Amino acid sequence: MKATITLNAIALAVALGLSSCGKQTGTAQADRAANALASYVAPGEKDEYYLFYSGGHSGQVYVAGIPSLRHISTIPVFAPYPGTGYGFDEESKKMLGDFTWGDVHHPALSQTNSKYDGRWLFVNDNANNRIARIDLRDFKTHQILGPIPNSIGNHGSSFITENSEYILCATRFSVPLPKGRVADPNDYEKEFNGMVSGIKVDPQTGEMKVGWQILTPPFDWDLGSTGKGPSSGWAFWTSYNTEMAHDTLEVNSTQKDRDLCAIVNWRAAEKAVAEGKASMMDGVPIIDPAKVPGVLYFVPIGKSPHGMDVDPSGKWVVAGGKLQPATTVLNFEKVQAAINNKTFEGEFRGVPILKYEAVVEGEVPVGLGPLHTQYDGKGNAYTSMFIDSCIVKWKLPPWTDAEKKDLTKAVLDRVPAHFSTGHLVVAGSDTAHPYGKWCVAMNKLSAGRHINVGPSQPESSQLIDVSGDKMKMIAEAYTEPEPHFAQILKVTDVQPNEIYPKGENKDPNAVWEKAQSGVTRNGNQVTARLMAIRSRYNPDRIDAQVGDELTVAVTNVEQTRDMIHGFGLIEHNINMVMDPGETKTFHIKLNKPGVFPFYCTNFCSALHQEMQGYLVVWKPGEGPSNLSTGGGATGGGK
Ligand SMILES: [Cu+2]
Repeated sequence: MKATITLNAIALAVALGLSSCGKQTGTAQADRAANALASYVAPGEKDEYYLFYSGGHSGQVYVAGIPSLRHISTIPVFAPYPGTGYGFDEESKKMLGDFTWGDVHHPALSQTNSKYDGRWLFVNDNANNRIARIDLRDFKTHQILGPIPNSIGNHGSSFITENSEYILCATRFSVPLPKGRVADPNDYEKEFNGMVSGIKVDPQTGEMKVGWQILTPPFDWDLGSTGKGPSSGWAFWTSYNTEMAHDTLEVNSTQKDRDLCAIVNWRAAEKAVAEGKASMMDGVPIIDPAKVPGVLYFVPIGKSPHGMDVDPSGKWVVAGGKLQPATTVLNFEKVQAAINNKTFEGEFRGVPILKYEAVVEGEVPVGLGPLHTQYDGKGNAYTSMFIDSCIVKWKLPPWTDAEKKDLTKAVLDRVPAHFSTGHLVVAGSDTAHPYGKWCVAMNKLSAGRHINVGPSQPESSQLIDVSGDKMKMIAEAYTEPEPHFAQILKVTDVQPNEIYPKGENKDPNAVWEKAQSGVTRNGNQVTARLMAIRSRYNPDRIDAQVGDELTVAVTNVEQTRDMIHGFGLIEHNINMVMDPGETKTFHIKLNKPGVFPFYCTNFCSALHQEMQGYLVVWKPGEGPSNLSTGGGATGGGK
């Protein structure tokens, strides 16, 4: 009865848009100057941290600075981005494959010994079941893995292990497996399955491959995190829809007071696969947890939880139950004891369910709509509250006897957020060594706190100083749709390159001097190797004819930072952008005659406007004599 009342109260609050924290929307006049100084980065000075935030269904990753919250760059990942020529040259087109969008949710920085090592940023694609790797030497996407076999709705991803051994992923959706098999959704419970995937990361190169998978019931897995310290080798996911509903989920998946969350021993999974205990499905070793004990456990958590976040000590795992007014704190030592002593409250499809009372340290009454929890490494937790529209700071265990008796005493502070925070990030929270200091609330609604840009509203991000006893709301900024999570990296913990050194360019079509550049023909294959240098292309004329297969490789021979050249080809949907020392290539079949200018799209010098040339596509039988004879240069250097 009590649960029903609570749920009804929450439903009412959602319907009315009540937000107990959100009533204060202004900043006190006296605080403004201090807050402005705290986030002010003077012209010529630099931010102290990178904020990498997911661009949701834009398919991209955005980089901002902290404390300024200024947007600094966009890293295109799953969608073409003409600004950097991404998705137009052959290499990035091949990475994108047949997809021109993705849904980026949870970025993960690579770690060594549970500390950010500044090498890679991994991001998931919920829509097309992929994972991408961004290299922090050049802040560019270098690999897109997927679609991952046997995985649909790669949402509970990408969670990295403490030495970047694996990216761990769990599915939001369930389907009949392997993919392509068809069954009636009315037979959901029997025919549909979810999956946990271990994506193996090469420790030297960061190259990813699918390692193994664990078959799960068709629950909708949600957010997860990985263990450290005492929970090293483990991973945790919440789920909603333990009801296994397949329609009207809004109602049918919120029936139970507790949903089963997953506790996965990924080292045991790795070992089981090495010992041949997996069977193959679509080329991937699949572990059936009913047949391989010790790999998967369930624990009931209230209610329709979202985040499941391991604290920096690795001892506490906090779940945010969207539809209950409390976070649930699991004690990992108790989890271990319950596993060892078989303190179970039953099983589901052969997987033991840990007894709730045996593993839960407490439920902290943080307020309405707790979603996601972060940590500062000083014993404090910060939970985003979607319904209350605020960030709540509370104290992790160990609690005093008085606090245990009344856990409202563990709630330390709350600060309004505008509005309806989804995720939040505290700097370094998912490592054993948080930086602390800054928290960014990623709010789902901005609701007109900015100049009017029409019906499509941006999201808002708010910077909160968490260094003191009380949180301080410092600044806000508006972000492209749609940040779901972020990572914060100290600027001094990464050393990006400023150019691509000439000596490291292994592209066979790279040209560095006029004598190497030019246009060659072999049958109907025409290859143009161009140099780009302030402020010309060499050659600046390419002759070919209708029916030719044209390859254009452009090398930016500059070795100076920020001396970038583009190559836009009129009416051919081509725009490559070459950073200093980079070679990019495109292939096209020429199917219309004409003279098509190409030009530098990225401003490079006072004579940038003059940086142009012509692709002359002759009709068959016309044009210079060597067009039809094959071999030799057509067009060329001056
Ligand atoms: Cu240029």
